[in-house]
Amino acid sequence: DEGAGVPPAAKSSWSQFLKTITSFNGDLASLTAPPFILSSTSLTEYSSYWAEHPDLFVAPALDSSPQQRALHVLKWFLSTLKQQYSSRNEKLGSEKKPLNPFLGELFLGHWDHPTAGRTELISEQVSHHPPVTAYAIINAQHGVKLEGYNGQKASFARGTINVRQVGHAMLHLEKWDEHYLIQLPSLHIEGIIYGAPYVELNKSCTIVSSSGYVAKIDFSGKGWISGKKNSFTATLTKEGAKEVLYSIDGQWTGNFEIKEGKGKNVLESYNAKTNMTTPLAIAPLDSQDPLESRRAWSKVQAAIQAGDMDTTGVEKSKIENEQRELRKKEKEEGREWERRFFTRVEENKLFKTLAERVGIEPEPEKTDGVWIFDEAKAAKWGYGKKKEEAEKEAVLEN
Ligand code: CLR
Repeated sequence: DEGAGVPPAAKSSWSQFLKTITSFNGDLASLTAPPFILSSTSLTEYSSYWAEHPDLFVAPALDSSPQQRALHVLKWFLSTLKQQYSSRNEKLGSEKKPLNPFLGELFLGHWDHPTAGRTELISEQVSHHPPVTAYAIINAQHGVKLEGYNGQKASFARGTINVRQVGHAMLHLEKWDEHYLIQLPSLHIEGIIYGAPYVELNKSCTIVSSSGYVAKIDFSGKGWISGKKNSFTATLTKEGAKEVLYSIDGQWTGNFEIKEGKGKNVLESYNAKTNMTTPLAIAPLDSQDPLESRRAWSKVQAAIQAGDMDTTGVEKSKIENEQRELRKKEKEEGREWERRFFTRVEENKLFKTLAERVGIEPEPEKTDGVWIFDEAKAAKWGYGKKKEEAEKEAVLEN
């Protein structure tokens, strides 16, 4: 039954949407979806899904065995998937279309966790056209830092939207000077014709470490091998070796088991449903920077939540016009918007060396360049490395 998940009053707008989507041009931001499918959350907020289990995020740093660390990284990665790809579904009843962030939009916050301590989140929209969000997530106490950026390439085929993520994430463990390159999984959107879209992951993705471990995760959904939605199987191997050190399988929204070798001996069982997340703390609206997401979008968000589409349109246009003016002025003055926390670089050597080992290609033309977290910029705003250290370095450089 087509449109079963659509509110009665929106039936015709949804069937209209289904018609327009067949000629979808690949630009997700330009997709005009009916009001009931609009979310009041901006994409800059999605970076927070990486560390809603701060204890799992820092766990790799606490282990003295490189092999165990690689396993901890894999487990943490798997634990993020439920937040990343299924939380809107659970909270809002279906996947929704997020707000398209403006250039320079920020989403800042931190998690305080009883054992992991403080983990800081910096998320910034580094490109508007195409949309690219960059982020750094830092736990200074345990010397754990995740940085990355991503955009999406989408296409429509046979009733689903296929989304390939471009960009990557890199995890650094300071104490062991270890780097992990995390490939972002491809996804598609199911349930569109019913008006109840949800994300399913597909194909596979890889995590490769500077210490020589490779994790490969294979995703499958309903009607595949296991028959259950949100399924996966993962293995951890030493690079270039066939022997499977650990295997993990189950559902990323449910239960999965970590097993020794190819599988018999279960070492640990993880339940994504019962493992509670730590809430992100963010500043109250009136003390936020004007570029911070919730402050900047507050009027739009209130209008969406009230179902007032006229006001939504008016308030959105205000932001868009303001942005247009800024771009025009920059163009006239021959300069570019200064990103607050990130810098575009020619190439990221670390990324390149890790990527080459597993055949991942950098795609700077799809993300308006290669982005790195700029510690000097961040220190100026009191983030990341301690301020004094940054000042000392500045003195040495001069
Ligand atoms: C953004 C980066 C996060 C992981 C993630 C999860 C869900 C993805 C989202 C990313 C990008 C935007 C996305 C969303 C699911 C649906 C939504 C593809 C990759 C699109 C724009 C919504 C289309 C509208 C339908 C609901 C009709 O780390």
